[in-house]
Amino acid sequence: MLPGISAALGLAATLVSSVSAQQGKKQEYRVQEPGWVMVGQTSLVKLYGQDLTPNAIRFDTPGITGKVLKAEAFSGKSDWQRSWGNRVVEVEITSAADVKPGLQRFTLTGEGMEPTSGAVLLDITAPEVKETEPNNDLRKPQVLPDGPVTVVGKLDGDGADVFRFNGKAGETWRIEVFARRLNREVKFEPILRLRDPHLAPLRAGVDQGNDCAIELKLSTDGPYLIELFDADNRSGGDYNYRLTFRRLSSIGSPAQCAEHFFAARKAPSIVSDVSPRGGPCSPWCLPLD
Ligand SMILES: [Ca+2]
Ligand SMILES: [Ca+2]
Repeated sequence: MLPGISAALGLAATLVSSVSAQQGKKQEYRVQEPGWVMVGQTSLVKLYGQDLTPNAIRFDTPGITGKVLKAEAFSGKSDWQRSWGNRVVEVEITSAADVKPGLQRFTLTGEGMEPTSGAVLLDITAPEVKETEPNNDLRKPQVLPDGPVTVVGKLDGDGADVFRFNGKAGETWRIEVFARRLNREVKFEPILRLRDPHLAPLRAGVDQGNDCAIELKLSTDGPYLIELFDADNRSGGDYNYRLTFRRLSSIGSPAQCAEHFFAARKAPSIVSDVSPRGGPCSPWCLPLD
C-alpha cells in the first residue's frame, strides 16, 4: 500500500475510534409493543432491545414528542422473546392531531451510549369491518366500504382472504397487516399482494418478522384487490390479523376537514368517513371531493 494511503487510512481509523469513544457504549433497539399509536393521543409504548439504556427519545417530525419513563432489565420467557434483547424501556409518546399518519422515525439517546433509532407507526381511527367468508376467490372478494377502513379477520380454512377497495388515480394508499404485532408467538408470516382493476399483480409485501405493508401511489382509478395469505400457505385458529386501508395523500387541510365535518353532521350517512365515534374531526379525514 502507498504510504500516503496507509497514513490516510490510519487517520480515518483514529477518527472512527475517537468518534465511537465519544459516542459511548453500543445499544440497539429491536421491537416495540404495541405495534402502533394513534394520531392526536398520548400512548404508552414498550421498546425492547440489547443494552438499551436511553434517557431521551426524539422524533424527526415536529408534533410528536416522547418521554422515557423507565428502563430496566428484561428476561424473555421464550427464545423468540429473548431475541428482543435484554432491556425494556417504557416511553410515553404524544402526537398532535395534525401529524401525518404513517411511519415516524425516532432516535434514542443516553448518557455514555451510542444513539439507536427506530420507527413507530402512527395510525388514525377508522371504521372497523369484520372479515367474512367466503372471500378466497379473486373474482368474489369481500367488498370494502369507501375511505379508510380497518378489517379485523382470521386466516383460516383454505388460507386466503381477498378484499376489494376503491382507489383513484393520484391517491397514495398504505395497506398494512398486523399479525405478529398482535401476537408475537404466532407462526403466521403474512404476505400482501395488490392487484390492479385488471387483476394484474402490482406489488407485494412480505413479512420479515414484523408484518408488512404496501404503500403506493395509484396510477389509475380502481377498484383494486388485496390478497392476504401466509408465506407457507398455513392457516389456523390463531392466525388473527388487523388489516388497515389508509388513504395518505388525498387528505384535507384542517379548513377542508372542518367543512367536511359540518357537512357530515348534516348528512349522517357519511359521518363514519370522518369520525366513527363522533369525536373531534382529525385533519386527516376525507376531503370534500
Ligand atoms: Ca378468513
Ligand atoms: Ca378466506
